[in-house]
Amino acid sequence: MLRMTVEPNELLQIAVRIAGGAADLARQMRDEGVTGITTKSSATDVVTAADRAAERYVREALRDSRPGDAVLGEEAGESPGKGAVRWILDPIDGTVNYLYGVPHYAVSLAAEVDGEVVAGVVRNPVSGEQWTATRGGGAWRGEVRLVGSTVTELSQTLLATGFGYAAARRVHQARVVAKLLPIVRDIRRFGAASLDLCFAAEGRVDAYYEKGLNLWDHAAGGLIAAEAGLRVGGLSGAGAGPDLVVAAPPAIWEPLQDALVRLDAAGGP
Ligand code: LIP
Repeated sequence: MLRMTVEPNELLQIAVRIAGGAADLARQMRDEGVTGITTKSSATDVVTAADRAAERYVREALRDSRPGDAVLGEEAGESPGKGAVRWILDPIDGTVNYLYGVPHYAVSLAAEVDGEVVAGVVRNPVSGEQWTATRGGGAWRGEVRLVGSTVTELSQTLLATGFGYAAARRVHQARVVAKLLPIVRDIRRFGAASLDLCFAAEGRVDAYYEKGLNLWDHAAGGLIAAEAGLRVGGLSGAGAGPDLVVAAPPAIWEPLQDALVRLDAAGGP
């Protein structure tokens, strides 16, 4: 039995307010021009001054609203807390899109209680679209309750995915996609895992999978997809994680799993 120190809805309200402020900051900094560009795991894995500033903004706001909570953020890592609550933050998911001025990136903020994600928000600062969910409370875009795709055939499935920042991994991921293309409707590569999961939650794509994600890429989006009725996990009964994150309607879960296992989608470098 989950020991709840606060209600998921209360955590969600805090997440929505703070993610909204970070989204406005990220957009304003984009309008002023991208600065402070450095790289992380590879020459194409970029981080900007806005990623760092948005993360600082969220951490300070959480410190004011929820002093003592732990925070795991993409840019500054893990800061331990005292209580049962941990916040999981991607300040700008889709940083390459942000860098190139492609209006498809998001602030992703989730609240975890005793290791289980119970609330999450994903906000696109440019479109203003906002997806939210609480565990057991459903998934929403604004006031619209979301239900995922009703597709029943893998061959009719519009499948979103993504590629890592390391060339060797991309070679493996390209092989998997090449084999998937003839057996699905089509592939979409939008560039932000959190938004891919939200698109799947409302049927803008039928399903999604990706290897190499960090928890901050899928914590909030994964809850939103699950609360929209999708199955969310890894392969062969594993949980969603760095090996693979898969989100799909129950009707195609098994055939998609079979294909991803056969093609070793969770394998490679
Ligand atoms: C991105 C993910 C995307 C993946 C990229 C990258 P970032 O996160 O959202 O799905 O394909 O390689 O990991 O780096 O923009 O936070």
